[in-house]
Order: sequence, then structure tokens, then C-alpha cells
Amino acid sequence: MEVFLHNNRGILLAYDQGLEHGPTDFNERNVDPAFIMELANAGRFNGVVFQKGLAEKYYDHRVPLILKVNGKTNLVKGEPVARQICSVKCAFEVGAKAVGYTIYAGSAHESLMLEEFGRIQEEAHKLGMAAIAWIYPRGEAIKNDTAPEIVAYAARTGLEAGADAVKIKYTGNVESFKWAVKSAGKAKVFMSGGPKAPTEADFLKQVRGAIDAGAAGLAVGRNVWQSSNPLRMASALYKLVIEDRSVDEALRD
Ligand code: FBP
Repeated sequence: MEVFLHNNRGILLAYDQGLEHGPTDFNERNVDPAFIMELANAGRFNGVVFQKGLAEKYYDHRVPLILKVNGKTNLVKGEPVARQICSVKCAFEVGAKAVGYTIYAGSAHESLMLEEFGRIQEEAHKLGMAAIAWIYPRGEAIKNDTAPEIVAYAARTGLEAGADAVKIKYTGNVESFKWAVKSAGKAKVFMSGGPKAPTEADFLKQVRGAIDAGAAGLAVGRNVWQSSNPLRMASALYKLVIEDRSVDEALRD
């Protein structure tokens, strides 16, 4: 995990939404994976998250790569499941320093994903790569995926399953997120970005809360590359997360 950290903190640029949501998230500029690769480098991100297809065609090795090895479209309805679509060997060969895997905890299909992640984690560790688990409680059984006890359960699930880091949603306040971080134990916690917040300050306040609660950083996509000025957002996140500055300082040029 150390490769993704700076001052024990990290900011990962997530760009697997083309598969997860479709191009509806994109505009003329950010639909181009080459733009994201430049942004990851210029914005001093600690890692960039791609699916295999983008990594093979656009990854240029300037920023550590996290390769998502499972995924799904949002065209399928019903209980969520995302199966492996890239081997760990392929992730290694394309230059990844970590594999990423989404587990929909609480889904009727969670056992498939827990089993698959278990095998993937072992294969990744053998090749010297970290295993990062996106743990998203989702499905009929989950009424509120940001309820503090659910987020803490997600964090703990990642630790128990062998994740080196877990990517979880923010609970909305520092106190309850602290319990999630504590539940994750030695697994690093990355806050999940989510849809674009109404203002930059709104988003940065959430990030500040997650960091104050003990998170190592965040994995963020839309709040950066949907911004009218992605580099400015990247710089604000750098000041806040890596340099540990306040929201006001982060927003100042
Ligand atoms: P965002 O910052 O854009 O939310 O990206 C984080 C992420 O985990 C992506 O890696 C993934 O594609 C997406 O969120 C999943 O979103 P959803 O919650 O709609 O499944």
C-alpha cells in the first residue's frame, strides 16, 4: 500500500464509471481516458483506477495503477453482483500496483464476491500487489447504505476478507466515521467520492471529516473530473489530504 501513500495519505483518481454508469457521467473532455491520465499526473494523484481496457490503451506508468478486476453495468436490475472480468496476472502485466474489487455486501450474491475476492487477494499478494476492496452495502436487504453501523460493517468486512484498504462511503459526520475507521483495523480507509456535491466546499468538508476520523484518504472520480476546473479541485484535495490543511486553506489559491 505504501506506494499509494504520501505522509501516510493518498488520493486515488477513480475512472471506472464508464462501465459502472455509462458515458452519461462524461462530457466532451472527460470522456477521453487520455485526459484523465494527464489529470492524474498533473494533479499529483497517488494512483489512478482503470478497468483493463483503459489500462491497456491509455496507461502510461507515470502514476501508480489500481486495476479494477471486476465490474458491471447498471443496465442489469435486481440483486447486484459484479464478477471478475480481468485476471490478476493480466493486472500485474499491465503494470498495476494493486487490484481493486467491488463487493456488494448484503446482496443475495455477496458470497460469490467474497469468495472471488478471497482468491484474488491471495493471487495479488503472491505477485506483490495490494488488494483494495470497494465495499458497497447494496441490495434488497440494505435500507440505508450510509447508516453508521452499515458503513462500519462494510469496513470490517474488508478487514476480515483480507483487504489492504477498503473504500467506503462517508457516514456524514466525523464521530460515526471514526467507528468505521476503527472497525477497519489495519486496513487503510479510503472515502468514496460519490456524485458531484453542490459546491467544492461541501465536498471538501466531507473529505476533511473523513480524514479527521482517521481515513488515509479518498478515491474520487466525479467530484474531480466533472469539476469546471479539475486541476484546481485536485490541488485543493492535495492541500487538504496530503498537507493536512483546512477547507478554507485548501480553497485558497
Ligand atoms: P466517484 O467519486 O465518481 O463516486 O467514484 C467512486 C466510485 O467508487 C467508482 O470507482 C465507481 O465507478 C463508482 O463510484 C460507483 O458508483 P455507484 O455508487 O453508483 O455504484
